[in-house]
Amino acid sequence: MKLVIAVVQDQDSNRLSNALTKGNFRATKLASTGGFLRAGNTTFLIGTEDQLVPKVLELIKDNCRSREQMVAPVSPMGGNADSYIPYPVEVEVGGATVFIMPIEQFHHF
Ligand code: 2BA
Repeated sequence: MKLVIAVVQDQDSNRLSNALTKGNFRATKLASTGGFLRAGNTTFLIGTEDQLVPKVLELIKDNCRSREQMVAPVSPMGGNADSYIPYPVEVEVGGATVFIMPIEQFHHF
């Protein structure tokens, strides 16, 4: 069994959620925040059998697209000046950042 962890943009999360449910996959959605943009994104935890991982990846690919996003300057006031970005920059975000982990044990009580 594997745990697929997928960080996706909020705009894609409902579509992916629907596609996973339709495909009979179980998933947990977590509200998360990207460390770089400090903008909200959504992290999916999807537990599935090894042979179904390619199908999960296909659904993620089909339902998450990449977008350009501006990073606005963030005031370092009261924060860490090391991460201060002094001018707006455009970055390409997503479609999805995916990690696949082996699961030692799975219990569902
Ligand atoms: P953020 O950390 O907010 O990053 C948003 C986008 O900013 C990234 O898109 C990337 O294009 C850019 N970016 C991130 N760090 C950068 C840096 N140090 N310099 C220049 N540009 C940078 P994605 O790569 O598609 O990542 C989307 C989100 O996926 C990330 O949001 C983060 O929440 C997650 N993520 C990406 N890589 C990760 C990793 N290795 N571990 C954990 N989470 C990750």
